[in-house]
Formats: sequence, structure tokens, C-alpha cells
Amino acid sequence: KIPEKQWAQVFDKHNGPIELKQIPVPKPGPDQILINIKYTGVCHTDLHAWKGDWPLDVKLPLVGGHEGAGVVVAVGELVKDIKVGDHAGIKWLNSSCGQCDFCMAVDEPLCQKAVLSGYTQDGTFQQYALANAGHAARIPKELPLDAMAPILCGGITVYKALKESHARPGDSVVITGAGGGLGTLALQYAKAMGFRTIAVDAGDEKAQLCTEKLGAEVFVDFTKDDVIAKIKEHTGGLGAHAVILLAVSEKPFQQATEYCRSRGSVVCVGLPPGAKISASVFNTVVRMLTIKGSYVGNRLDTQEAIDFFARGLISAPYKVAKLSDLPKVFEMMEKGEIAGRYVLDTTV
Ligand code: 8ID
Ligand code: ZN
Repeated sequence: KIPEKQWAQVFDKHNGPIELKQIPVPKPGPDQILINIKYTGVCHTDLHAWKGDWPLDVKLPLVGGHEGAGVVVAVGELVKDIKVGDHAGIKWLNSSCGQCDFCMAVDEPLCQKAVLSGYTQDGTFQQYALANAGHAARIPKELPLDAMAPILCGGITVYKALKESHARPGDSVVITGAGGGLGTLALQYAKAMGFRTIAVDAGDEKAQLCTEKLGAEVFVDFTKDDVIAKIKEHTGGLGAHAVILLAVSEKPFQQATEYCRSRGSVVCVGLPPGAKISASVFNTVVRMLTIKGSYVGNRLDTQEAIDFFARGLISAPYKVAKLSDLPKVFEMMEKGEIAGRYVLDTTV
């Protein structure tokens, strides 16, 4: 019942045409599972991969996508704990070596041999995709696969970044890029973790969404407001305990320490091409600031992020489109027009 051929969105070169075409359905290796992807989120990382934005080689031709939720249709001979019919998810980290210092310390995103879905291996913009069984996300059957898809990169990533911030319940956390895919999820995870949130993004639609639906105490519009002054004013002049930088723009990476509270942390997550972080050394020292990066999450972070969703604590907005709409979604994303996430239905 597994077909020989399937529909996939494929591109051959950076910024080249993205073509919906029929390609072979891959076969799982001994430690892999084959997932019939029902829904896949579109992450800004997929747009970076298509454009060739980063100093990290992309497999070409490529089927992008790394937020895929679906049903297991085949398992390799070494796979014991996942069976055909189970629900499973493909995330950014498709596999890692298991033997290096980082893998042994359960910091597998730092593995130098990491295989990345929709980047160094074909991803989820197709109907059937491969996952390493050890790294595939286990999805409880009662969870809706469309709402689940964005959790598999966006959810895991923001949950991990919030943990890395070491904010505590009651602390104020600035989410920069709050109206985007990761941002809307970050507001929900932050609220569930007991943090107070300040949203930074642009436009009335995102402002309304962040404050009325997603629990932000205040919205700062970076196109109109004095970002630093408004955040300081809202935090009694001291600044926020933590800043999570999700924006695909360099400026916030230059500004964040200005509105971060002394002893606070600035967590970099967004990956604007070629961007640099800059901060006053004097302020970083005398105000004891932490500036750090956070990169997806490990398998336990994955399970915990799914668990928050399963408990009904996360309901970030998403719109469903078809796999064939991918180029249109990229266009809207490039312009910053998407409030929340797009999820693609893979039926053609
Ligand atoms: O593990 C990681 N570190 C990781 C995981 C997943 C994604 C990193 N990322 C990266 C992506 O590659 C991308 O660079 O996080 C970034 C955000 O991904 P996304 O949430 O999927 O992108 P989006 O939906 O386009 O949202 C970006 C938002 O940033 C806003 C935009 O308006 C949009 O809502 N924004 C921009 I562009 N400039 C801003 C600014 N100066 C800004 N918001 C505030 N201030
Ligand atoms: Zn992603």
C-alpha cells in the first residue's frame, strides 16, 4: 500500500524555482522509519535554506521542511519501539552520531555529524519522509497532526530557549519577533511556564494577536515605538529579566542588552544572514549580563514541549494551506506578513 512515487516540493538551486513533482518514495534503513507526512509546518529556516543564507552547505536538489507530523508506514529491522500505524514527527535534528562528547551528554544538536531534515537530508515537503527512529518525535494518537506540526521545530526551539534564559516564574521576558511562527509559540510557552511577556513585532494584526489571544502584557511596535524606552518603562526602569531574540533582522541583536535587566540574559535564536551581535563591553561587565545562543532542543526537550501541547497549554495560531502553496507561503514570509505559522496539508 506504500506507493512507489509521491508528490514533493523540490528545488535544484538557491533562489531557483520550487517545483511540485513526483519523486520516488524512499525506503527506511535499518534504524529509520518512513512517515506518511500529513501536515508540515513552514519555518523561516526553510526559507533560509532555499535562499542559501547561511555558511552551512545545503543538499541539492533538496526537499525542504522539518516540522512534519504523520503516520508511520514502515520501520527498519532494528526499530523496536515504534510500529506501523503509530504517529510520529520529523524535526530539524534527524539524526546524530550518538558517540561524540555532545551526544553522550545529550546535547545532540551540537553533534558535528548531525543530519538535518530539509537541509542535509530531504525533509517534510513531501508525502513520505525518513526519520532516524531514535530521534523521531513520538506523538500521542489523540493529538491533532495539523496543530502538532509547528511544535516539532518552533515549539521545541522556543521552549528550550526559555529554559536556557533561566527566567523564573513571575519574571518578565521580551519576545522579539513575537508575531511570527516561533514568536507566537514563545508567548504561549512563556505563559505556561509562569513568565510575564512583552511582545515586540509590527502591525495591528500581530499586536492584537499577541495581547488579546496570546497573553502578552504589552506590545511594542518596532516600526513606530522607541523599543528600548518602552520596554524599560514597562519594567519599572530596570529592563526585562530575559530577552528571546527570534527576529530575522540584525537590529534587535544590537539593541537587546540595552533593555535587558542587570543579571539578565539575552538568548539568540533567530538567524538573520550575516548578522553580528554587538553590545557594550562595559555594560555587559558591570551589569553582569549573559548573552547566549540556543539551538533547537534534545529528545527530552522534544518530549516536554509535546507534553505542554498535549496538556492543552499551547494554542498558537496557524493557517492550513496546500503543499502546492509553498512558494506563496515563502513570499508572504519574506515580507513578514504571516501572523503565526503556515501548515501545509500534503494531500495533492
Ligand atoms: O534553533 C534555532 N535557533 C532556530 C530554530 C528554528 C528557527 C532558529 N530559527 C530561526 C529561523 O531560521 C529564523 O531566522 O528563527 C528565526 C525566526 O523563525 P520564524 O519564527 O519561523 O520566522 P517568522 O515566522 O518569519 O517570524 C519572524 C518575525 O520577526 C519579525 C517579523 O515581523 C516576523 O513576525 N521581525 C523582523 I523580520 N524584524 C523585527 C524586529 N526588528 C521583528 N520583530 C521585532 N523586531
Ligand atoms: Zn525550524
